[in-house]
Amino acid sequence: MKIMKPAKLHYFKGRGRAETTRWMLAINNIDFINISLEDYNDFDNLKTSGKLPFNQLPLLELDDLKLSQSNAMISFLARRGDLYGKTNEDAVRCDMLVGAVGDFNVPAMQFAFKADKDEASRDLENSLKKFGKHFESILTQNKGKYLVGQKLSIADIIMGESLTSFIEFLPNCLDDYPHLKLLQETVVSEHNIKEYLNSGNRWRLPDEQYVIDIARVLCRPLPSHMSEPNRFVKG
Ligand SMILES: N[C@@H](CCC(=O)N[C@@H](CS)C(=O)NCC(=O)O)C(=O)O
Repeated sequence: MKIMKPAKLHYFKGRGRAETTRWMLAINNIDFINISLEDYNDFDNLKTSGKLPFNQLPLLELDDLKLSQSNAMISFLARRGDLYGKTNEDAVRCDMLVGAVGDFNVPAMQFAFKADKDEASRDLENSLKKFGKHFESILTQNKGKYLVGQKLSIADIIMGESLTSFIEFLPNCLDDYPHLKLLQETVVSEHNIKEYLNSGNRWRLPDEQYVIDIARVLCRPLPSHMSEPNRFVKG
C-alpha cells in the first residue's frame, strides 16, 4: 500500500498510547503530523466527524484509512514494513512480546499520574525485575541481537521504545541487562528512528502538564494530589 499523504495522528500533547505508533510510523519512513487536541471541543468535533470508530484516541489517518486501537495500528504497520518476522510462528512471537512489553511498560505510562515519584520509580524497578530476566533470556537464546528471528521486527521496535523511556526515568536501570541495553542502542540507532527522536514530532517525557492536558480534553478529574482536581469536570 503506497501512502500518498502524510499520516495524521490525533492524540493529546504527549507520548501515551500514541507513542508505539509514532515509532512504527518512523521505522516505516512514513511522514506524519501530530494533531494535538487542545480541549473538549476538539474531541467533540472529532467524535461528530465520524472518524473515531470507538470514540477513543489515538486516531491514525493513513490516506482514507481511519485507524483506532494502537495495537491494531502497530501490527498493520509491522505487516506493511515486513517487520513481523518470516513465519506465522515468528508473528505470534512478535505479538507475545508486544503484549508483554505493554504489561512491562504500565509503570512508565502511569509515572506522570503518580503523586509519589519514589514510589513511581520503585514501580519501574519492580517491572524490570519481573520482566527483565525473561526478555534478557529470549535475547540470549536468540543469539543476542534481535528478539525474533535474525532481523529487526515490531518486537524490537516496541521494546526499544519502552526501554528508552525506562532509561529516561532511571538512567542506569539496564546495567544488569546487557542484551536489553544493546537492543535499545540498536533500535535508537536505526536511521529512521534516530531522525524521529531528533524531530519536533517527539514529545518530552510525560509530566504534570501532560496530565493536565489530558484531563482538559476528556473533562475528567485530575489525580487527587493535584490542585483543583475537578477543574475540568463539567456540570
Ligand atoms: N486500547 C486502546 C485504548 C484507547 C483509550 O483508552 N484511549 C483513551 C485515551 S488514552 C480514550 O480515548 N479515552 C476516552 C474514552 O475512552 O472515552 C488503544 O490502545 O488505542
